[in-house]
Amino acid sequence: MEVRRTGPGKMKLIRRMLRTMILVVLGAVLGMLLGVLMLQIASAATGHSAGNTNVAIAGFAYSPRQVTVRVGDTVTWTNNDSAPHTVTANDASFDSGTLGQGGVYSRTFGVTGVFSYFCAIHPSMTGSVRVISETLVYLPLVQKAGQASVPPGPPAVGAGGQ
Ligand SMILES: [Cu+2]
Repeated sequence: MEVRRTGPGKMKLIRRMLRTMILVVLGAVLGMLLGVLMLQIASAATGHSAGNTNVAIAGFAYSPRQVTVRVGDTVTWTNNDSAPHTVTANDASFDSGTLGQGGVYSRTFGVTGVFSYFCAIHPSMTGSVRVISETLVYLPLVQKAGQASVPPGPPAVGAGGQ
């Protein structure tokens, strides 16, 4: 009456369980490796941890006049003119003071936004720093690397109950 597993049957069951466990562990390891790889691809593509962007002040102009950086990045201005200049935020949130020839001013941007600035000595000189969030850059890259996103479109024929 009682179903008894014989020796070989038990061994088969154990072997099957072991195989399943190995597959599960392998799957988890592969998943983790893929995740790490995708993060590395993303950071390699952006080339980004905390970075520094240089803006030259030359010929009574900021060059480049507009820069885009990520939160946590530092922008460094160097005055290459013999004339003095400043880097002064329109909203007064930062101000280099007077930079003589060779003078350097750095500022780290901790929040997103567009920060316009000008030279307090020559107000026609203007520039801006656009600070964007890290995730905005990362997400599309990770999706591209993993082919995870499915573009929206009409439902596949026969897939729904229509
Ligand atoms: Cu100036």
